[in-house]
Amino acid sequence: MNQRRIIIGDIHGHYDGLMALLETIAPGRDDMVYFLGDLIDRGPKSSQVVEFVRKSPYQCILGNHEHMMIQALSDTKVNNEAWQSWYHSGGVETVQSYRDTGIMPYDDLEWMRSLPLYLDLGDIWLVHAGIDPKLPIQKQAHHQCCWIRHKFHSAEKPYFSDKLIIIGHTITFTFNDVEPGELVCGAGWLDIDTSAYHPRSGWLTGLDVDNKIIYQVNVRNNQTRKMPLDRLVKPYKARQVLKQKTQEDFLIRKNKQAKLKVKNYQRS
Ligand SMILES: [Mn+2]
Repeated sequence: MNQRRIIIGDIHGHYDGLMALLETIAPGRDDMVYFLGDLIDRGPKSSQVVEFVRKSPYQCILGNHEHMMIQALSDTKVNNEAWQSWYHSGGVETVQSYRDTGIMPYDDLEWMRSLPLYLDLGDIWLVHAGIDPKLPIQKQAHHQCCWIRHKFHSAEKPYFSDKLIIIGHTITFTFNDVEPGELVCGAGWLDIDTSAYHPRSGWLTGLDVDNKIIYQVNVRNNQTRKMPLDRLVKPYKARQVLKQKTQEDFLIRKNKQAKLKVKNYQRS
């Protein structure tokens, strides 16, 4: 078999699911595996996932959850506001997993700080959330690469003419007409975050980009499946954008009318 490049979406602490997925994919010595970030939070075994990925020969990019953890525990003293927002975004389960394993997180934090925001594989470009369609690559920082959603998804033209951007971060079934487990393809991008942790889904996805094959394991019942990419991918619907835009326009109009009323009232 030729060398395969396997991309794995948001794991969120589902270590057992990850092991089952890798068993199904069975990466050989020549294969490469890439992780899209969000190894941690919400699921039960974040510390184990980080340990595994750190010790593996594979590459990982930074997700917003690793970024939150770094912020929360920066300078070895707890940053209260950042701690609160991380803790309530699934950090509580990560703290518990470090207690369970007895591992101190400081080496892991160092490793997380060293993770790149994106990886360029030539024909494929990996980033956790997406990028700002209006900014050059050098200007893309954490809050774009790790957090962006609508502005990136709704872009009409691909950012790159010669590279497919593969992302996680946004749960695919939160897009219009997408079932749990399905992937979503927009203008120049493909989202593979099928949300292992969410009770509506449970699917953890690995994509063999060279052979266009999807491997999935469901962390709720250990079901595994393998199928061609085109059977499981849905197009990003432009009408979702239109709907939201109309809604925004409506709110802006309403707001203007309200302000006008206030002005008229103040005048009278
Ligand atoms: Mn995520």
